[in-house]
Amino acid sequence: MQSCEKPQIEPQPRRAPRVSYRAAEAAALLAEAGTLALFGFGAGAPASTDPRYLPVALETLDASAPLELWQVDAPVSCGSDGALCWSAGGGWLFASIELDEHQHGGPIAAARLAYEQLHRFVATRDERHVQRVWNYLGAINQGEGDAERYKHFCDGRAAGMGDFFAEGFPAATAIGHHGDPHRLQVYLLACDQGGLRVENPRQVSAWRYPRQYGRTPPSFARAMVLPAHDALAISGTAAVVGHASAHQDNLDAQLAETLTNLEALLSSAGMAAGFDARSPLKTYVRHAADAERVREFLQHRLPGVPLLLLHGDICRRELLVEIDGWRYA
Ligand code: 3EB
Repeated sequence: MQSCEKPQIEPQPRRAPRVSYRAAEAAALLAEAGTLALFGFGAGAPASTDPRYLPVALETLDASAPLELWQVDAPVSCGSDGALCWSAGGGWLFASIELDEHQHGGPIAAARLAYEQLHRFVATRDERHVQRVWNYLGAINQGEGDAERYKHFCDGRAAGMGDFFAEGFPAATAIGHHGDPHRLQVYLLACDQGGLRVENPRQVSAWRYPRQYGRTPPSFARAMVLPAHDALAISGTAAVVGHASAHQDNLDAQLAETLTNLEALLSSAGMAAGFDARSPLKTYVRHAADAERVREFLQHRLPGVPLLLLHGDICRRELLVEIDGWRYA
């Protein structure tokens, strides 16, 4: 008897969105083919009601104040649902939510609600594999010990996510902005195919951090290989070795350690070493006065790499700088 095997239908590979920093008018970038998301930074960011556009509360430390653009190879549709905005195309989904903590019972309740609402929305979509999340909250280091606002954010995030990340945590960033301290912004990139989570062998996985870093360990993977294996989405990466912060009060040493961690992630993901002109990196700098030194250091060590410098507080007080970004294969 002949076996009658079903012809195997290969799922279409989902080419990674292309991320770039662009000095152009927001309207022109939104009108380009395949624009999935666009980000402005700080008080001077352009205004637009397009659901694909998110004005991020972090101030830019670059004189040129560029916009960040995500593009896919397909037509994009978009919409909004209360505080949640979304866009989708080519198997990719961008979703963002902005909440005022005052209107939602404080930082824990607001983080919980943000994650509940994102979860509820993503669950209605084919693009339910969350690859990458960004969290921007105000006054992140205010409060002592378990009462620090970052710790409250971690509590609320864990309470709100439920089984959102049952297949594993996405890559993430959590940074403090200097805008309205009660403004919480969370946005994500999801796909209809799953990625591969990557950890850093030099670091304890964040969800295994010991109790001294808070009741609720941070829930993120160090990086995510996107579904077509054509890009690595890199989480917020700082001078953390093991679980400890390294090089207190030493900016250059923290930068060097951060670059070592970034290289460790590339190696862990099985990618060639180094960053290039297609692989944008975003650098969060705690003290605006350090921006020039940070730029000089990174331009020297990462020549040709597109850099965006933002004024942001890292979730541990002793950390002066953190870098996240993309590496295309
Ligand atoms: C660290 O390595 C730095 O809470 O989502 C980096 C990336 C950090 C994401 C998060 C926190 C988060 O632990 C802090």
